[in-house]
Amino acid sequence: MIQKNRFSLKLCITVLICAFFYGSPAAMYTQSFNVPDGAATAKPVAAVPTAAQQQVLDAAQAKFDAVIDADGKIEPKDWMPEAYRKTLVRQISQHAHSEIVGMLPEGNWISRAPSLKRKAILIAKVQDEGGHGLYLYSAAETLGTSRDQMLDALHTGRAKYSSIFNYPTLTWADVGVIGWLVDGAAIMNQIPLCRCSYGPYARAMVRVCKEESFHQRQGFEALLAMMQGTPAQQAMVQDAVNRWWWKCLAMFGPPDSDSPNSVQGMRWGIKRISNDDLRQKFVDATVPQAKVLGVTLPDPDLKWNEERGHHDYGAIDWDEFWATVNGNGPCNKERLATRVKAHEDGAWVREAALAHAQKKAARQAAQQEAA
Ligand code: BYC
Repeated sequence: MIQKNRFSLKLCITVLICAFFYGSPAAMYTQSFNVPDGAATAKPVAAVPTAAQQQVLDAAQAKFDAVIDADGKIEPKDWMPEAYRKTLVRQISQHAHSEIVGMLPEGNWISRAPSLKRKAILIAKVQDEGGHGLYLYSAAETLGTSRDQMLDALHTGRAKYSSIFNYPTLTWADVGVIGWLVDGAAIMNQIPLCRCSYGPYARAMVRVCKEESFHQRQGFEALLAMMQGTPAQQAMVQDAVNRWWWKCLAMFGPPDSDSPNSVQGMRWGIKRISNDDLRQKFVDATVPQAKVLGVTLPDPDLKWNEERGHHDYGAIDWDEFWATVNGNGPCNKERLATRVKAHEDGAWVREAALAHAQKKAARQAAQQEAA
């Protein structure tokens, strides 16, 4: 009985919300009737909800707010504000894109890994990143957007992916540094996402973080081996650290004061720790690791601040960060072109999988009919 009532309430909310957002036929007719000239440029007029519709919307919003305030989880079939849905699609799809574009700088080194052991580890790591992309695309699909739509946004340059993957991997030490610093920064950012208010994203992040932890350790271990090697190997590690350090600090996103999405993201329990606080945590965690490794972090202003109980660090070049985010980093064009080509080259696989699924479904239908 309770189940039935819940179902009726959900149905009623869905019908009213559809009527509110997409408009009733009468409202559309009136609108088009009123703007016969320049209709192509006219903005659609939002339907005003009736008092009854507003009441249902208010109740749905109150229920959503109560779940968020109680630190609960929102699931795909729950009502959610459109802005919450849009924010999640933006963040989860960008995260997925980052994982699959992130396969490229390291994938570039698979054929040149210095030993069979390193090659096997790197293949496993790059494959894991592909898997992370797939969990994340699946999580985003639960919000009503298709994988084709997300990939189209990436391939046409409308969607962002992490700035960090637009820099070249010049030497084998870069592969180690990506593991140690890039994956290290990623874990710092992603552990709080395991408590994100959207269930499918939070659950995907639990597995992603476990794998990222292995990635970070393998990077550190590869660098440690090089630091115990020849002076040329040690210099190669230091050079890679010098080139990646600042890019990793920028990876956490703009300063809180310039982060347009942070306040709302935190209110909704999507973001749990701010960009600047995560960056600080990363610096504090990395300084002792650099000491163990025997490398210098390339920042003359980096020092322990007793009063704050944190390390102070120098200024990040935000102009360079934004140029990269906006498509003008050293490798943006190359990365996107490689992704688009991989997608096009894979068309036959998608077609074959679809044809196989259709054949299977037809065979099952025929068997059922015959039975
Ligand atoms: N790069 O208001 P803000 C990995 C954009 S994968 C590019 O602070 P928000 C790995 C931001 O999107 C790591 N864009 O935004 C994979 C926004 O633009 P839009 C990927 C950036 O969302 C393979 C604008 O700047 N991790 O580690 O509150 C191998 C203003 O920013 C960046 C994730 O995606 C950036 N670095 O916070 C190895 C984690 N930073 O969208 C390793 C999930 C900011 O309004 N994402 N922007 O046009 C997040 O946690 C958050 O989205 C961010 C940004 C912290 C990244």
